[in-house]
Amino acid sequence: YENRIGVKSLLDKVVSAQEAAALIQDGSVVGMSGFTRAGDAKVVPMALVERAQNEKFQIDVYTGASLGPEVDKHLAEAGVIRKRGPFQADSGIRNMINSGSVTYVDAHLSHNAELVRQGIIGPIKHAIIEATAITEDGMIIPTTSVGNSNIFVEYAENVIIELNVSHPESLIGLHDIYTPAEQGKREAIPMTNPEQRIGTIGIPVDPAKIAAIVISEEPDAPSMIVPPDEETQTMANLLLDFFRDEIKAGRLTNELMPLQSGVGSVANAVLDGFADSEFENLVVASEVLQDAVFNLIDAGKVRFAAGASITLTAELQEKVYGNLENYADKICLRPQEISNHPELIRRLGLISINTALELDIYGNVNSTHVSGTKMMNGIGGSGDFARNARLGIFVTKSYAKGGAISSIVPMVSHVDHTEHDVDVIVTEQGIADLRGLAPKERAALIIEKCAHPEYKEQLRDYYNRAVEATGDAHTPHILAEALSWHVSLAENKTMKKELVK
Ligand code: 0RQ
Repeated sequence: YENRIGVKSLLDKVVSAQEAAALIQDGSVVGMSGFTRAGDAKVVPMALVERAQNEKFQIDVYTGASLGPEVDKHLAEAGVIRKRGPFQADSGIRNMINSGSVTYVDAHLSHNAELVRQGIIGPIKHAIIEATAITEDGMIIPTTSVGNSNIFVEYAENVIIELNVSHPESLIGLHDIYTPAEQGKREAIPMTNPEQRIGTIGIPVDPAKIAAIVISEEPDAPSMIVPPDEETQTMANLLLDFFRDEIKAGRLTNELMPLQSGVGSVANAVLDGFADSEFENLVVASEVLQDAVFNLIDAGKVRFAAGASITLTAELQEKVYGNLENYADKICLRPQEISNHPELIRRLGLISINTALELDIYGNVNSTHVSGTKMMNGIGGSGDFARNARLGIFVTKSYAKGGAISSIVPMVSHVDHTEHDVDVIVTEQGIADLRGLAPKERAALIIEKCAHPEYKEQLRDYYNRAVEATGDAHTPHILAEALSWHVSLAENKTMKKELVK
């Protein structure tokens, strides 16, 4: 590992994970690297789990996005996490959030850096950052994600490095680290094309701030994407046809515009769908680069992909990390403040594709709360993109839990993306283009195109009665009934009226 530590005076800082974990004080706010299971600190958190067996202490943990099991399962279940933000996606910590033993701040991913600058998150005592190397001129080279690491390193009182020698040195040069100045003293972000490099290859750090270096060989936890099924494939095809219509209308060319797609199987299926299509020379400007992006680079369909992390299945990890040189000039990892920056999303004209848990007849989307109360994962970057994209698209199956749940309801039980941020909705039933439509026009289209056939009549019935009851108001609702589908699910285990006795 010595050759990966360019500042030779730092060789004295190499310690065991247990020694590094002992530096972390009870009650500290800790910023950790990691974004969707990629590039997260692993061995120091596990040493904290060990320490928690003999000592009671708690910390607040902020990261880029979701982490692998070391933190979001084991550290949480050891009772060490008091507060967690801004995103998680693990059943271990999710259960604790939903039973009140972990406090969770679910936030737009682009907002975190500003909150750190303003001291709302912090003061940050420790930053724990996984690194590929530390350069001679004192830069931390991240591994498979950047996330919030740059802002944590800048504001933390001290920095603990997990030097992970299992990541290839060919990661050096892949990152593009740009950190905006404070608000009020800030210039425009100098990017007019996602392929430009605007920053440095690593995170600048004062070596005196590095308190410890721990050597690690733990690989990233692989992503667990399920392959496309018939329904996700149908959604992908609907979306590709929609893009074809946009080309005919003169709003897009077959290079489209830079693409962002959320995590999950639908997003991956949509991207996979480009492989056998006429679309070409595509650019991805996303937050997570999943398997499909690399398959599309291999197929010559994607010419460049930028994100805040690379999250791959075990199979793709082997293929990509073994041949990273082949991708070096085609991919780039940036801080999430940049990948998700409203200024850039709007300027570059992104097409964004994210997933809804449920949506209502007017197009309000719930991406986070099951039955309005239980946290699923979090809003992640979906809000950053949906509001600012050129085209904000949401995908979801039209039903869940074998049909007991309609994903299209009279009123969502929680709102993440308002009707104003939702341009297009896709389910396996059809696609609704809501741009330029008023609420009543939207309702008619969403019900007819996107709802499951078994729920269409029930939705029409609610809507028609709402129109009548409100005297054809702008957004018709029967307030006493608007959430009754969720109540029915809780009481009768189904939203289907005919099954309720
Ligand atoms: O539960 O597995 O127990 O059956 O929710 O649903 O259909 O498998 O979809 O895995 O793509 O996840 C919105 C959660 C979708 C995710 C969400 C149940 C369903 C199943 C999962 P089971 P699917 P996915 C990029 C951008 C928000 C953040 C985001 C997400 C489980 O995509 O977290 O987009 N997005 N970030 O049965 C009750 C409903 C339901 C329901 C589905 N209406 N009510 N349960 N389910 N609909 C990432 C980052 O920013 C980092």
